[in-house]
Amino acid sequence: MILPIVTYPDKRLKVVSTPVSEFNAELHTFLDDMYETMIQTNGIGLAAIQVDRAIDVLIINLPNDDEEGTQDKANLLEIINPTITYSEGTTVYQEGCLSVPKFYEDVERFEKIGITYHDRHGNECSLDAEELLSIAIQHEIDHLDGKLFIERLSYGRRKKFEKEYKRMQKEKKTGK
Ligand code: QAP
Ligand code: CO
Repeated sequence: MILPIVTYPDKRLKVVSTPVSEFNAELHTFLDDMYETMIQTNGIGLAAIQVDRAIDVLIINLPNDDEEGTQDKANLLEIINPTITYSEGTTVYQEGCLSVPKFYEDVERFEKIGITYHDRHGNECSLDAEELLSIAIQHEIDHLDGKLFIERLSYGRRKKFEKEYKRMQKEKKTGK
């Protein structure tokens, strides 16, 4: 089932998510729905709060690096109750977000991170991430904390976002 995406400036995106304690069939169906929704909307990462569930769940499915933008379900990461255990260095990447459609801007993040988390069965897992995976995980963990990438922009880039956002609202109203 495709779920509706909550978009900025909806206040529900500011809610802090809470840990999952039951790794049951309902959770598995929800994870499957999140995946279907993310693929349908051309996303590479999605947090539960973006489909209006304030629970510590995120999924990531990075594109294959050979062809152009194809995704393999075999590479799907389902990350539940994540904790960052270490972080190292800094890196800048032009990010986007399904909840902030059509806006992309440079954000500074840790270069490498380590996390512990649960899989869909409640097994304890750990993962060392760098490059795009590290960025994607940090972006999605921010969602669990009620935070959007636009809140991490430099002052000038945030102003640029506000301006573009206002222009888009105006275009919507006047029928462009
Ligand atoms: C988060 O972002 C992310 O504006 C996932 O019109 C960001 O999937 C991971 C998307 C940066 C790694 C690096 C955005 C789709 C998808 C849009 C997404 C849009 C259509 C964003
Ligand atoms: Co996002």
